[in-house]
Amino acid sequence: MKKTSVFISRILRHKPEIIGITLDAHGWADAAELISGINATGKYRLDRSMLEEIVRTDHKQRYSFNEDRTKIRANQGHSIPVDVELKTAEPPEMLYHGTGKKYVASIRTEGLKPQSRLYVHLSRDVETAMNVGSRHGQPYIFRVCAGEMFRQGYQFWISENGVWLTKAVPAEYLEET
Ligand code: HQG
Repeated sequence: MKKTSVFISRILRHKPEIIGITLDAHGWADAAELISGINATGKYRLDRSMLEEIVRTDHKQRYSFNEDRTKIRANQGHSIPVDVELKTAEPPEMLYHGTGKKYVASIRTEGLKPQSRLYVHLSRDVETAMNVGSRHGQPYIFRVCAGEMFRQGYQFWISENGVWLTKAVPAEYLEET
């Protein structure tokens, strides 16, 4: 189930074409097409109740169904340009960004960039940032002066699953931890 879930996130955020499906402008995939496309790979098995369970139990709440549950999308994390109708919001004064030590020097000069994704992802607490950073080897955490950025006119969004997003963070808004 875990592997299937990781595969679903790859499909819904980055590469729907590998199972021959498309996302609409708002990032929705047809749930029945997703299920049959995934089964057709021969590598993963998925049925409706497994998909329901994955969506319900995902510990980061990565996915949502639409109202009549015929469509599914990832709540954030996309590299393909879809509009998942994120809500703009005023961020807390301080947010955190966990990264790998190997990126620190570059981030100090360039600030945070979205790289392959549509947004820079920020965490509301140090623990979450530490988990995100650990995905890139030795973790390192930057504090992001989000309140100050917001007052200067930078926009922030919060995803359905509580991840803070912004387009980029200039280096002057970063603090070392
Ligand atoms: C780094 C996971 C050099 C950035 C997580 C990060 C998150 C720079 C890496 C979500 C840089 C991109 C996103 C610069 C940024 N120079 N490196 N100027 N600016 N970087 O995976 O934030 O489990 O695209 O620090 O929990 O690690 O998939 O982004 O290390 O919420 O649901 O470039 O993915 O969620 O890496 O993770 P990523 P991320 P899921």
